[in-house]
Amino acid sequence: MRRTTLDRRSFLRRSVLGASGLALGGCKVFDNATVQGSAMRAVFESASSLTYRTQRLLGGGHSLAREYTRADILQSQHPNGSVLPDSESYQAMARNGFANFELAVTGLVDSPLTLSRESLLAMPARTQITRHDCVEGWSCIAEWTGVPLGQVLEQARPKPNARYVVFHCHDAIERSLAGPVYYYESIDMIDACHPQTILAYGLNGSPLPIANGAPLRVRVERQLGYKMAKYVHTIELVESFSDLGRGKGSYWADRGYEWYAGI
Ligand SMILES: Nc1nc2c(c(=O)[nH]1)N[C@H]1C(S)=C(S)[C@@H](COP(=O)(O)O)O[C@H]1N2
Ligand SMILES: [Mo]
Repeated sequence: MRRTTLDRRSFLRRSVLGASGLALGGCKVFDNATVQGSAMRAVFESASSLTYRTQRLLGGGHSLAREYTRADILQSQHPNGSVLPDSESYQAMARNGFANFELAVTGLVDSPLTLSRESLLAMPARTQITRHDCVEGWSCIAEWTGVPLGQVLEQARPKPNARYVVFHCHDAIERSLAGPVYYYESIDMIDACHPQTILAYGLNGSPLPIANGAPLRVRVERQLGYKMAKYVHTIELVESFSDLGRGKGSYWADRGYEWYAGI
């Protein structure tokens, strides 16, 4: 069988296809935050962050983050946080050009999925040039290409009680006596179904580099950089964060940062 390493030409072809519009029919069901008494609204109202409530309740549900032009890309994307997962399984996969990569979609879904690299690449893609803002004070404008997360969720058919999308990653961000702590992040269903929320496999017209999260990383364009999990291997739909880390929904939220990092 032919190796599925993404060659430049097929990559660019997909990027062009991806420029077309997309409809996220299966996501409509989640976009009910403004309905009085909705479960989603209850979640938002109990959220601690004012930014979060403001963006959600004052009509910011699907407003788009600013998109730029290629002329605005001044440097390559600055790698930050983990830049090379050290597990043997990840490194073996990397040596093989990520041909064996699989994304699992689990948790509160009617159809749990295992998506091969090929099937992800075959889905309609979106390309967007956006600005990444890290909480540490730097920004980079870059062009990202990937599959809208909403399309993947649509295939998995989330159950009505699925409230959050959790990303589980290959990199151990910390090693304690209890063992490695793998990076984890999460977003709500509205951000998950936002048209600019993609599982990116391309950066600035090339396959996503390892330092930036290969083979698959999240882009959530209306939030800070730490929300954009790199090296994602599993997407899990949950109703609460009680079984995740220390219960706040993300590695950094569990260490004092805001879970909702709106910008
Ligand atoms: N798995 C994983 N995802 C991660 C991180 C990380 O350490 N591990 N760091 C986060 C932070 S703080 C930032 S700013 C961005 C950096 O993405 P980049 O390396 O492509 O610039 O990734 C985010 N996602
Ligand atoms: Mo960051």
